[in-house]
Order: sequence, then C-alpha cells, then structure tokens
Amino acid sequence: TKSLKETIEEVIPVKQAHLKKLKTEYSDVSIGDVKVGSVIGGMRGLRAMLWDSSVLDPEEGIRFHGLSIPDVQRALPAAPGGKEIIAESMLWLLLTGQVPSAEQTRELSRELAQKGNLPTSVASLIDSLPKTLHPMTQLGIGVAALNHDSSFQAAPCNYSKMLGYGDNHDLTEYLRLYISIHGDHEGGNASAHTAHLVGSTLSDPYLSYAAALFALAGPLHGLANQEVLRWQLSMLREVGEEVSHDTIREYLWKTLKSGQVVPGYGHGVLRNPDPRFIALQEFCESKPELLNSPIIQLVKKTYEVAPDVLKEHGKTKNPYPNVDAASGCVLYHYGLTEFKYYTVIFGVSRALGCVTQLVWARALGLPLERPKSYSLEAIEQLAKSG
Ligand code: CMX
Repeated sequence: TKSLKETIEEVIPVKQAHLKKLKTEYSDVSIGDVKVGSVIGGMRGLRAMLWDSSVLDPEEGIRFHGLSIPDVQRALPAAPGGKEIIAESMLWLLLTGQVPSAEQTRELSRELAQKGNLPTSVASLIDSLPKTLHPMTQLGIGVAALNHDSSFQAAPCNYSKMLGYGDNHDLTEYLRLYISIHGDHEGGNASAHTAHLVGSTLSDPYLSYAAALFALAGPLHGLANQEVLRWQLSMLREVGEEVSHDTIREYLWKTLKSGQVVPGYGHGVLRNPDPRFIALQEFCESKPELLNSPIIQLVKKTYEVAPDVLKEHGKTKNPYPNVDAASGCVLYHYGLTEFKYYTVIFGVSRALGCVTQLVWARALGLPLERPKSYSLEAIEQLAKSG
C-alpha cells in the first residue's frame, strides 16, 4: 500500500503539468468581470482564487474533489468501531484527490499520533495565559508558537480522549463527522483565504494557520456556533420545551426587530440549506437519545419555521441554516458545555483545508498574492470610463 507521501509524489507532477497548460494556453482569457459591486462588497463572487480541493456550489453546497457530503460519508473509511468519517481520511482526500483505503487511513493516523507531541515550551506558554483569554486566542497563540519547531502535524486523532470524552462513543463519532465536514469550504472564506494569503509570503504553516484561526474567531464566521447556542438556550429558557411553531415564529421576529441577525442562518455563498447542517441533523436523527434532547428538538423546530420568517423579513439572500445552526447544540447535549471552546473544534478541523492548500501552493509554486487596490475616487473614475 502506498503512503500519503508516495501518493502525493505521484499526484504533484500531474497537477503541475495542468497548471503549466493553463498558464501557457489560457493566461490571457477572461473568466469574469470585475464589478464595482464586488470591489466595494468584500470581493463577493469575484473569480480570483485557485483552490483545488473543494468547490462550493450555491445550490448544492460543498464538494471535496467532486464528492458531496453524502458521497464522502459513503466513500471514506470510518474509524474502527465507528460509522463516521475520520479526519485523517478527509485529509488524505483533500491532499491527493483520492479515496484512501482503511489501511492507509490507519497508517496516517499512526504517523500523525507519533508526531503529535506538544513541545513543553508551548504547553507552558499556554498554561501561562489567563484562563479567561478566549480559547480561540489561546489556540492561535499556541499554534503560532509551534513554528519554533519543525514538524507540522494536524493531528485531530484521539481528540475526543484529549478533551476527556474518550468513553463517549457517540460524541467521538460526532466529532469525527464534525471535523471531517468542517475541514474545507473552498478558498474564499475568511479563514481559508487568510491562510492562503499569509502562506503566499512563504510564512511557515504554523503562522499561516494561526492567522486563519484569528479570522475564524469572528462572529460572522466561526464564532457563530457559540452564538447560535447562546441564542437557542435563551429561546428555550423563555419559551420552554413544549413550544409551538407560532411561538418560535414570534421569538424570531423579536430577534430580527431588535436589529440582530438570526444566528446560524444565511451564508455568503450558499443559497440552500447547508448540506453540512443536513448531515449533522441526520446524525441526530440516527440517535434516539439526541431526538429526545430539548435543545436539539428546538433546533429542528426552529429550522421548520426560520426560513419562512427570514423570507418574509426579506433581507438575507439565503434564508436557510448554515452548519453553525446545529453544530454547537449537539456538543452541548453531550456535556461539552464550554461555549467558548466550540470554535476551537472548528479551528482544529480547518487545519485540514488550510494545510492542504499550503502543500499545494508550494508544490505548484504559486506566487505571492497581491491584488490591486483603488481609492473611492479611482473606482468611480474607472466605473465612469466603463
Ligand atoms: N438574520 C437576519 N438578517 C440577515 C441574516 C440573518 N441570519 N443573514 C443576512 N442577513 C441580512 C444581512 O445583515 C444584510 O443586511 P443589510 O443589508 O442590512 O446589511 C442582508 O441580510 C444581506 O446579507 P447577505 O448578502 O444575505 O449575507 P452576507 O453575505 O452579507 O453575510 C453572513 C453572510 C453569514 C455573515 C450572514 O448571513 C449572517 O450574519 N448570518 C448570521 C451569522 C452566522 O450564522 N454566521 C455563520 C456563517 C458560517 C461560517 O462562516 O462559519
């Protein structure tokens, strides 16, 4: 059986040749317009990045090397004794475009675990930080400090054990699914793009990935899962467990009328329910214990009502749930009740996509990112001159 390194060695020349062909044959071909709306609107929809491992379709959601979430759930090996995909098999797929065998996945898990010891200096650094410092800041500082040492590892293996939940098989399975499907979401989202930009300066993987974590820590991005839980719990406290759809509808309107967004709903690109949300919902439906949980029942009922309310509200381009609408509530049910920690799990998972792209950026010799910027006056001049 081939190792990950041997497989990548085979794949790289093929991709390099493909890039060379694009460069030689198509460098002058235009694949889109740059509209003023994109320049002043956070580069929304601008076709401006190469990101080979995953593509986000507004209607059907993410595909990893062409495989949808149900496809990867069917194709990728599960952990021994489990049913859910493990992160190592997703890392293999992202890096190589190929589905690993169970044996290859186990070998990669072993290798990552062997390389996964934390240097004592980093452990002491983290211990010296104030306990009240947000866990995302602690994670970013810890990862950045790892650049002192050489070997990079994205080891999410044994993560459940490290968190002290090793005996909880269902939570371990949930974390496997969670980490695998949060790993990559094409290149333009804030965390992935940050890792790519910082990496394009040849900054090392620790610093590039640490930068991505700080982008993920924002409430419009990864922090949303913590916000969703806070919001659903206060709804639960106010409306109680036996709540009707009408009461939820009223609560949603109250949130919107107070000028807040409905957390966990809407997306910069997606225009349908996020298939990652659906995969997590299906996980809940496969476990009777989760189906009886008041917070998970509330997430489900909210999903039955919120899209219509958001459509009527009329602002958001996507009235459907994103992945954050469900993810934190399941962790909460299983007893992982430190809200602030949730984005850390998302961050651990994002290592998969960020590291994959750093490998590919180096393998393909991609250049320093340096888009052109313009002042408001200059944009107006450019727009007037057509
Ligand atoms: N509730 C209420 N209003 C919403 C909304 C929501 N869930 N989502 C978007 N809107 C509003 C926007 O605030 C915006 O209003 P203004 O015109 O007054 O500024 C309008 O609808 C248009 O926004 P959009 O183009 O549909 O959405 P954006 O691409 O600007 O923003 C996102 C996308 C995710 C930041 C936004 O939908 C949001 O704030 N959602 C709630 C927070 C959340 O769930 N974030 C997690 C995203 C997933 C992730 O990256 O991890």
